[in-house]
Amino acid sequence: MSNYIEEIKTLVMEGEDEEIVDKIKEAVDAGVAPLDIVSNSLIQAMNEIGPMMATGEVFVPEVLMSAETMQVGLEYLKPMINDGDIESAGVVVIGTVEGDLHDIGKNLVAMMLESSGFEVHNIGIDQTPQDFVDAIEKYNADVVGLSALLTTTMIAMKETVALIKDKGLDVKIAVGGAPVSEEFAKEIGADGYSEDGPSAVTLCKQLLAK
Ligand code: B1M
Repeated sequence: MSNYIEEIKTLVMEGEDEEIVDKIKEAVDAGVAPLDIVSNSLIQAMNEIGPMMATGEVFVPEVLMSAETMQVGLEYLKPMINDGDIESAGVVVIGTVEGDLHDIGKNLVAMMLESSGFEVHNIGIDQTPQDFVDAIEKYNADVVGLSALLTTTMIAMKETVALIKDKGLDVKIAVGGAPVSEEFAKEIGADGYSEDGPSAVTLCKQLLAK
C-alpha cells in the first residue's frame, strides 16, 4: 500500500498531471484512504519540493507543474473526503493575502471546511484588504480565513486584520500559512490560528461556538 503513497508523491513532484488521477484511482480501489493520499503523497510532495526550490534544484515552472498536478489530485479526492457532518456549520470566506500567489494550502483548507459542512467562498489569491472586506459583506461571513505563505506577505495579513477591525465587521478572523504562528495571530489581533486543514475546521467550529 505504501508503494502507492510513494508513486503518487513522485508523480506530483514530476508534475505528471495526466497520470495522477489514474494512479490515485488505483490506490483508492486498492484500499488506500483518501486522506492518507492527501497528507502523505500530495502535501509531502510539496514539502519535499520546498527545499529543492530554495537550493535551485528545481525552478518555478517545475514547481508550478507540481502544484497543478497536486490540484488535479485534490479535485479528484475532494468528494471522497467528508467527515459526515453535513449540517451547515456557518459561512466562511477564505483567501490568500495581497502579494501572495500561493493557493494550494488555502484550497486544501477550503476543501476540508466545505466537507465539514461549512459554506465556503474561496476568493482566491493576491486579495487586498478591501477585497476581503467586500467578500465578508457580500457573503455575510461568520468567519474569514486569511492565508499567507511568504514572510514578506505577513504584513498584508496584518493590514487585512486591521481593516476588518476598523470597519467593525461582525466576523471571526482565522489565520494560517507556513510562516504564521499562534503568537503572530495574537500580535495582529486575529481570533485564531490553525496550522492545517483539520485544525482549521476545529478552530472555525470553536470560534462559532463562542
Ligand atoms: Co513558493 N515559496 N514562492 N511557490 N512555495 C515557499 C512558500 C517557500 C517556503 C519555498 C522555499 O524557498 N523553501 C518560499 C517562502 C520563503 C519565505 O518567505 N519564508 C517561497 C518563495 C520564496 C516563493 C517565491 C518568492 C519564489 C520566486 O519567485 N523566487 C515566489 C513568490 C510568489 C508570490 O507569492 N508572490 C513563489 C512562487 C511559488 C509558485 C508560484 C511557483 C508555487 C505556488 C503555486 C500555487 O500555489 N498554485 C510555489 C510553491 C508550490 C511553494 C512551496 C514549494 C509549496 C507550498 C505549498 O503548496 N505547500 C513552498 C515550500 C513549502 O511550503 N514547503 C514555497 C503545500 C500546502 C498544502 O501547504 O501552503 O503550507 P501550505 O498550507 C497548509 C498550512 O500552511 C495551512 O494549512 C494548509 C494545509 O495543511 N494553511 C492555513 C495555509 N493557509 C491557511 C489558512 C488558514 C488556515 C490554515 O486560514 C484559517
